[in-house]
Amino acid sequence: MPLYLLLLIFKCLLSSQAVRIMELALQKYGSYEKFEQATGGNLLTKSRIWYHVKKYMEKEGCMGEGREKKRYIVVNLTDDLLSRASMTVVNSRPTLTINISAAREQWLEGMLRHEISTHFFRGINNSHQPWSSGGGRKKHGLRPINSTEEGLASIHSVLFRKDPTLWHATLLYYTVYQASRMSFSQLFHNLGRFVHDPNTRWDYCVRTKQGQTDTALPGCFSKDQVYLDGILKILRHRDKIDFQLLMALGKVSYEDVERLKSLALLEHVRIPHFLQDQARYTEQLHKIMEVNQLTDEELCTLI
Ligand SMILES: *[C@@H]1O[C@H](CO)[C@@H](O)[C@H](O)[C@H]1NC(C)=O
Ligand SMILES: *[C@@H]1O[C@H](CO)[C@@H](O)[C@H](O)[C@H]1NC(C)=O
Ligand SMILES: *[C@@H]1O[C@H](CO)[C@@H](O)[C@H](O)[C@H]1NC(C)=O
Ligand SMILES: CC(=O)N[C@H]1CO[C@H](CO)[C@@H](O)[C@@H]1O
Repeated sequence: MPLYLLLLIFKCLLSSQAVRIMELALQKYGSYEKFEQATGGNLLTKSRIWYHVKKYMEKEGCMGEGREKKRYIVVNLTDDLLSRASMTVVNSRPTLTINISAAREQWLEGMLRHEISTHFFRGINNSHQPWSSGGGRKKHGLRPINSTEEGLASIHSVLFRKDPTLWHATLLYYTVYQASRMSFSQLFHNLGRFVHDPNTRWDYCVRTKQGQTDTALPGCFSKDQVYLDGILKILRHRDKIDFQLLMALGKVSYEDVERLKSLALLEHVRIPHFLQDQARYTEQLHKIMEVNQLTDEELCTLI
């Protein structure tokens, strides 16, 4: 069978997996909005967000030491960001941008685990590794990292949640899948199956239709499928992955860890606080599998 057909079948299977996960949540909560309220809690005020971010950075040792008490991560609270949060480098300073309208009581810490403890720490741990440059990556034959990077970060978003339903990643996957076959307005109506609020639906449509010259035609921005793809790959191989090493090695794919570990510099690497207790971490991964009704047998056939 040609590769593109295999790929199509794979995407179709994953898409029905995504639908199943969201329907499960709909059965439990009734609608996305109720799920969000019940599991995310209330929106936080700006000053509460500041307070939690500061506390979190202290816990992760990001507050700067010695005479340099200055925080070295710049924090930008805005309501002008298409996604929930992002970690970028602005004027050579790491900058955490948080969308105020996405910062909920029960979800904020997950957002910080995602942005600071995963993206940022993997970035700094990468900076002195032999593969820190483009040339180094090539020389050592590193695999693409997007799906590991976003999969791991997405897992860390829902870790320790009372209900770690993989709503965001599955809805993104589903939206991209449908966007590849539908126009903007068809997509907007189609998403009504899972999300009532027209503003939220609009945001998902804009996100997956960005960069399309004619949004009335089928077509999409497919980068957003890496979240679910990465989550499922990591869960599938969770018993074999050394998660501390996966963090320590920097921007590498889980498939490269064993091969690269003997070449890595492991001094002064940053490991997130929640990864120190590996038994507890493993338990949480298991809980994510359970709540989303994922089984090892199924993941093995899927991936
Ligand atoms: C981020 O903020 C914008 C503008 O306020 C809002 O429309 C959008 O819903 C937010 N995005 C997310 C993912 O919450
Ligand atoms: C904060 O982020 C928003 C959205 O990306 C951007 O428009 C704004 O300029 C940023 N503000 C600062 C002070 O960096
Ligand atoms: C991987 O992520 C980078 C940075 O976000 C992006 O430029 C690139 O297009 C992504 N690659 C794929 C295959 O999605
Ligand atoms: C191996 C490696 O890159 N280690 C770096 C991780 O980040 C810290 C900064 O927090 C550097 O000091 C280490 O050199």
